[in-house]
Amino acid sequence: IHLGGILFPKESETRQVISLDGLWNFVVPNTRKPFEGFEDHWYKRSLNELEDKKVILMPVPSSYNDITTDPSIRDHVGIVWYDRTFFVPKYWSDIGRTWIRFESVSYAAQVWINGQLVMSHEIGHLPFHTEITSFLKFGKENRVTVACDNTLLADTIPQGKVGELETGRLVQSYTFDFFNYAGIHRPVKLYTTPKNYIDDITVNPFVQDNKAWLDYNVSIIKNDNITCRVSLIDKKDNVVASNLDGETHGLLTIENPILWWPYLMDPNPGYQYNLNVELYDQISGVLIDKYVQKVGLRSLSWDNTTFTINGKPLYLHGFGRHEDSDIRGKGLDLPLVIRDYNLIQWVGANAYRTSHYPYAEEIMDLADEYGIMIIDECPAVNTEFFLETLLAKHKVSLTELIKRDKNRPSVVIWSASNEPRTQYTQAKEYFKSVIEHIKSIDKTRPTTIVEAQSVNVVQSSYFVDIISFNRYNGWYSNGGNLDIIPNAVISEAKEWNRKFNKPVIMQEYGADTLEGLHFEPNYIWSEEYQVQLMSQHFKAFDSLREEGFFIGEFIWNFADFKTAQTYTRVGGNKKGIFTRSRQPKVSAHHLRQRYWALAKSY
Ligand code: BDP
Repeated sequence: IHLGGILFPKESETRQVISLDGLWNFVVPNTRKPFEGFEDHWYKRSLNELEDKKVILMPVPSSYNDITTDPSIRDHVGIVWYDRTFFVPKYWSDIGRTWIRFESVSYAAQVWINGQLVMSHEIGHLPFHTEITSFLKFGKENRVTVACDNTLLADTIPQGKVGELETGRLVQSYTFDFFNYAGIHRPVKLYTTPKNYIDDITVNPFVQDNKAWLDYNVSIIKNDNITCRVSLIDKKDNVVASNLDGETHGLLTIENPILWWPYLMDPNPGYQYNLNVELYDQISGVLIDKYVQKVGLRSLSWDNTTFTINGKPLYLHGFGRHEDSDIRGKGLDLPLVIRDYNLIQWVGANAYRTSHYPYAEEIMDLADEYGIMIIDECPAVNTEFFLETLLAKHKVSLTELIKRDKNRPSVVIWSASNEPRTQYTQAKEYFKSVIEHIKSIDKTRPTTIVEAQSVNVVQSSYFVDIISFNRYNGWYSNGGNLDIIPNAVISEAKEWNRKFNKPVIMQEYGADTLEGLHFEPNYIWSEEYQVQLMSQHFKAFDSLREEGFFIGEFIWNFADFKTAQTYTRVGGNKKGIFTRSRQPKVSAHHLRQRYWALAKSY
């Protein structure tokens, strides 16, 4: 695996991209011989040539679980195999280097090209790539094979357990509340770079008064005499700042910048410039490589009570979400992605949390573009056992996440974990180390841990910049008793603030609601109940906002989503304000009134 940058593949004057999405061959090994694919070298030939194996077609990107009618595929534990062939143009051999990039495979993946192992990667929801030039046949057909393992254990991110039923069938169990979808979840791309190429770009903007500065750092892989030029271009194609002196690291100054503002805080939210990064041959002056990096100019700052963007205090209002939909599970689906952004804007949210793992880069690009603020969460959900080996992987997941998202103006907070079991004493050193790790990579954004334990017992929130808590008043506690909510929320938020002296966000509250179920007076699971539960929370939030430390409210969840099978879940978790097919419940209209009213207050 390549340890440098993880820039998203983009075409340019010097780069080409070919998509490998489509229908791949798919084989599930015999459950009694889970390693037969390795033992019998399935990667050395086409899966289609395997005798006695049922080969089916599997769409990429998609989860494999809900595509067929076979429960043993839906509930499979362990390895599955994918392969397909592809053609590489002959002239690519002259371009320089060819790479393969997976935007995410859940979870562990091994990749072979023409029978040779080219890379392995462990954590889901994050991209990985490697150069495959020397493994390819140019001007001919090639084959890519992927072994994908969805097993979750005490030392995987996230954690899980595998048990065996009396029948001998393996069963994956996990404490997190979303279906353990698996497969090649996001696009797969083949792309080229020249031999000397731009490996990574890091930008850090800073804004004050009517000026902005952009600190940039370009990392280049080169053998020859190459010079680097950077220029910042606005949407009208004007060069607003540049450095043509060959420096790979520098500071651009922008007079009268157009700032990146969140949705509803400005008539023109999400403004981005293009940073053109170009490499030239020093002698001939020929363009060698070019990558266009989007840049939003904005500054974040925070103290014990306030979180600001470009000097203005922020109040974040949105939801927790999931990458989840019918049939495709966690597979990237652009119609769904755009529908979701239409709904986010319709409802007037200015933020959401990528609960409980990093979302697809295509989804993040649109958050940058539309000015939706993101609390970017790493995939270590519900950590229970604080093992050394897990800590190392938790840090790797954060390194990979920050490397991927560091340049995004939409990302305003790093979330180190959702609902870890932070009441245990081991959680203290563990999270101290996790937060220090984030800070060692990026100091420009605040950190949080989304807590579910009570204020008195948590060992972790000492180290973060912003306190986050989840609490299900009127649902898991005091179900049916909505009148207790305002006081319970107000007093708990105050306690968090008193103990840690930091700004506070309520990251989750909500009620399961079956669309079309009506009761007056309200009764749990009805649409009326969800609406009233929200109103009771709104009272608390309004009162807390006057206290000066309360900086955000996030309802759980944007839409209904699938979970593991259990008697508390009717077809999944129904706390969405939208149904799984993305139509509003009454609660969505109710939230819309509040969020648009909040927008008027800034
Ligand atoms: C919270 C979890 C979230 C669940 C939610 C619920 O953070 O993932 O879906 O509870 O139970 O504890 O609805």
